[in-house]
Amino acid sequence: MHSMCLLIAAVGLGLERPDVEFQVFQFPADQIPRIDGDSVDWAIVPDSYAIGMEQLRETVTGIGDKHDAKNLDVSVKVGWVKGLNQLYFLYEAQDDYWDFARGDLHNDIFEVVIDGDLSGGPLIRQMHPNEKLRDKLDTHFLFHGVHAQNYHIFTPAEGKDWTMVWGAQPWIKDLPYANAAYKYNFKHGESGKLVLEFFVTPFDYAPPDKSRALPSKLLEDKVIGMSWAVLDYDDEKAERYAGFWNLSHKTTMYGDASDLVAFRLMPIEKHLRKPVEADWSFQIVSQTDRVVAFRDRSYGKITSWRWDFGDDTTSSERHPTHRYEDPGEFIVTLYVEGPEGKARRAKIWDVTLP
Ligand SMILES: [Ca+2]
Ligand SMILES: [Ca+2]
Ligand SMILES: [Ca+2]
Repeated sequence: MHSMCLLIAAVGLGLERPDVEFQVFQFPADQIPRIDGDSVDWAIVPDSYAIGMEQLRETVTGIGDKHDAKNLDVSVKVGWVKGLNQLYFLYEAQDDYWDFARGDLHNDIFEVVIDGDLSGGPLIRQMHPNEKLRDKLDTHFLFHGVHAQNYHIFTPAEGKDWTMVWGAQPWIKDLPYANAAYKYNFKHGESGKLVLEFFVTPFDYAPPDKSRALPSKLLEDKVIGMSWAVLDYDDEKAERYAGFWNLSHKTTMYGDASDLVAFRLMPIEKHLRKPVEADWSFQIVSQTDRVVAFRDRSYGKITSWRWDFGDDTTSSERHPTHRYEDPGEFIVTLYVEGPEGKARRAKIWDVTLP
């Protein structure tokens, strides 16, 4: 199966399905998907990132695990962009009966639970570790969804918001934190294909008061906890959905972040990069002594580095520390070279010393 890597590393994380790890595709900064319901900007995502029906299990209704593509067929791709704390989703689904006429929770649903910092543990008030606090609305405001978030996304949403955020932070479903767009041309009760494109912002802490919220910092190669379930309603009059197809294979993934599965935030695929890209960062070690530490952050196989510090001095160290004799605004340039090419990166006046 290409849609997952078998990695021992995931075992220690305390997540469900410890033998699998799914991948979050890194979009290059100049190819961020546009949330318009058009999947064209996902064409660069390799099929190995797609997570299909074969990964889902029905764990509630007892209809069994036999997949029937006519009844329900879904494929999900997840992406991220380095420097943006957002997760992008492309949800493509085929259903024999799209159920979305009602104005309540009875609706075909794509339910997504995200734990951006692997805090783990219960996230809904009904599962609060202290049983005495479970049925209290105070618990809702203090606890429900604050350290990991649950979205009930309506597929499609007509006459209602695109999602119900199950918790005390409904503000996370709006811009700048989230947005969604759909494409479909079926009516309620019909079959057909739905394309849903959206992004959300995972939060380490998301209380009712957004000024106190802390988005999760998404970092390359880090693992986050995530799972989803497709709640397939196929009968307007039935009280319950016909299937609860979930990725974690454990129903309680909806309320316990320890029942999510591992997703790794992948680097940019090699074929989307140049063989050699120059980049660097710096830190002022001492402003009074004008000492600056430079750090090479270039990409590719590199065998030589040359720094021009902008004060008529140079260095061939990879991570040099340099002392400037005089104050000034400097143009610092790093030249890198390797068997597959060369590149340079200048920063103009970023290094300014008094
Ligand atoms: Ca798009
Ligand atoms: Ca169905
Ligand atoms: Ca349905």
